Amino acid sequence: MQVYLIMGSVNCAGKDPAALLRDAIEGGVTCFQFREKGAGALTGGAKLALAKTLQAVCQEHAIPFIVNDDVDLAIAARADGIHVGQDDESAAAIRALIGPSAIVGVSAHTVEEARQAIADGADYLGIGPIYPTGSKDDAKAPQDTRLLLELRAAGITAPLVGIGGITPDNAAAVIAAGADGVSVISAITHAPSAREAAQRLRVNR
Ligand code: TZP
Ligand code: MG
Repeated sequence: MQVYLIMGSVNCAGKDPAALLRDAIEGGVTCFQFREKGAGALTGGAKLALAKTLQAVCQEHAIPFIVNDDVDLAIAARADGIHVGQDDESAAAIRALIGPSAIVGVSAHTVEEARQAIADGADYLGIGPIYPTGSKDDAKAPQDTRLLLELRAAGITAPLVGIGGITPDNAAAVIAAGADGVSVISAITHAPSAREAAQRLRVNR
């Protein structure tokens, strides 16, 4: 999860999600999360169909396909993993549903939340928002790289992925603060070229 793209149809602004994802993977994206959320998001069969289409692109390129929040979809699609927030079920409960080999990611905003998620069996943690983001309506206040630094200072060695307002220009600071990878929505989905944006994130991180 060095360059971790998060995306749903809502983020694609009229572009074809599968083409955008293919382009981004060819540029260097190493992990993908299907996050079908927000105004106009697909539901039901249309959501499952898009999930399967994007999963096939991930499989062609041998990168993990992770589903945001929706455990039923993750199971139905046989996703490689699931990413949940603090308002969702615990990593342990999710793993009991999805199986022992699935990747389980958890968003954490404090050292305590991070420790709990790791104790519950999370494989990696999403840490953010690092910088201001326009991609999540209910995003918490940005913390800059403070929590990443705190987590590493506290001796936490779990894989950490920064999120929120990350671009090719600030990705290196996120890695320098202790993140293993950077996750982005708009830096890739809103870029004139998804491939070039992914390439720049890969090089600059
Ligand atoms: N969680 C915290 S910030 C965020 C999510 C899903 C949105 C990140 O999007 P962007 O466009 O990379 O700031
Ligand atoms: Mg959630």
